[in-house]
Amino acid sequence: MKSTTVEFAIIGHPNEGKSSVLSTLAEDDSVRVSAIPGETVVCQSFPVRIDGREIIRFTDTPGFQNPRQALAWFQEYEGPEEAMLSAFIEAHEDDPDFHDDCELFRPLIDGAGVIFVVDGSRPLRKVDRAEMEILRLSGAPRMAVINSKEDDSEYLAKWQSEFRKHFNAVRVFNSCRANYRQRIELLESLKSIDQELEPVLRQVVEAFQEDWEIRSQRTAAILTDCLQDILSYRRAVSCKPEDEEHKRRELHSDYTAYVSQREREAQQDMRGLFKHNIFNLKLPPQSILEADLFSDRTWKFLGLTDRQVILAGALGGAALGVGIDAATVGISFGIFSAIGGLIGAGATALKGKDLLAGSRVLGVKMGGELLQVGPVNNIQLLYILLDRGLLFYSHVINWAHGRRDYGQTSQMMLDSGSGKAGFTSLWSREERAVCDRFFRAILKGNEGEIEESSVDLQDLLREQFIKIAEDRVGTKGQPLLPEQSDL
Ligand SMILES: Nc1nc2c(ncn2[C@@H]2O[C@H](COP(=O)(O)OP(=O)(O)O)[C@@H](O)[C@H]2O)c(=O)[nH]1
Ligand SMILES: [Mg+2]
Repeated sequence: MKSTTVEFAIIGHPNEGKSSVLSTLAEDDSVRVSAIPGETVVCQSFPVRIDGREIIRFTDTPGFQNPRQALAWFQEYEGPEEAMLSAFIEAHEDDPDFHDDCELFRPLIDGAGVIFVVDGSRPLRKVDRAEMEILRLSGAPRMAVINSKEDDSEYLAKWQSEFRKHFNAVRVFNSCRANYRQRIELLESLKSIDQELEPVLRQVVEAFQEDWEIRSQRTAAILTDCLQDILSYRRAVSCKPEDEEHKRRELHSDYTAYVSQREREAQQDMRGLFKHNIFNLKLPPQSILEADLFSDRTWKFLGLTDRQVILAGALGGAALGVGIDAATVGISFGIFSAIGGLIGAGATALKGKDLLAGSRVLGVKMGGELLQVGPVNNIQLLYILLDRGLLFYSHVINWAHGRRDYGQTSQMMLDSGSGKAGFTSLWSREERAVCDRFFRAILKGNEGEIEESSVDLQDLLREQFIKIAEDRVGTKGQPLLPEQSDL
């Protein structure tokens, strides 16, 4: 390698998914991926920077233009081996029939390694053999990547056996589905294609892993801050008795607007952290995340199980709201403060309908003229926000940067069976205790306890992130991303 940064040129036939593979590998959604073959006519480099330092560079190249004629030329070439590519360019520079071929050889002259991309869902053709043979003759360290555009493995074995003849390593890598782990694995296997590359690639992989760890820490902080803001929200307005109903509704809608906005902000921050800057990570319409946070559906789907409600109820004061029927959450869910003890221990025994009717219970008056909302006394809100945060995390990290279609979904669906399906529904008693402490600290407004318990919550979240990234956690009996397993 002549340059100090390790460089890989992504090479292949037009429209096989080169740009898409590059985009996913480099986590760069600014890479142009296009259904129209032959759009890329010049090489373009995409550096991967961590803390401002360029650690690896991927170069997008046009597809081969006339590989069979080019191969014929190489086979007749009799000059020194190391000058072969330059000689080809010199001989064909002004020939429009070989424009793209000349262009894609340039990075190789500068010492770039090769990642050769094919669409493994189609059969092998003669022209592919010509391309592979050219790359073999070039002597560049090279890996073949099978990027199957369709879920079709009919030709996979054929590709693999052919590739073994021409490449130092072969990998299956789906540019639209590859997740963090698969990206790291691909980089790891690049090490094996050339001994000289090994030390520098080891550093690259380490830098990626460290960076990932930092992102996890930041994501945990983003989520915890968001939870803290939402749970400690508190507003009071003065109001005349005749305005109470109106004011109560106004406070309620201000509150829900605030929560939704705050949650969106956190999601936005997470997206930025995982470098999804350009394309909208569009959630599938069936995703539970598309449902309104305060909707009955959300609460039925992500809220606590009956057993957990009972357990939480046993915690006493802080968990007062848990007994409220999910059906009424849109209107009540415990945001109207319990100050003054009006709700009291008996409230959990009230059925939703009674709570609604008794708006005196929902809006608490202080000093005769004050209506107050918050802090939330219903711990379910914490779990629902946590589950939505974790779902969003899972969505963000599993959304390959090279993916441009929104057809396939890899997200928890609203109608995926019955019962509770959030990540937190599988948490242990100890894990729930962390949440309870955090929740109660906020309800009490005790700064020291909030600080301490939020550190614990962040640790807990980081463990969850690892499990999600490693695909070790799904929800109730079904893996979260079923299609990942068939890679
Ligand atoms: N379904 C599917 N489509 C893909 C995949 N990889 C690429 N594509 C699509 O195939 C087309 C060509 O991809 P692109 O990366 O621009 O190919 P390039 O010409 O080799 O750079 C685009 O429409 C991509 O969205 C894949 O793994 N699955
Ligand atoms: Mg391209």
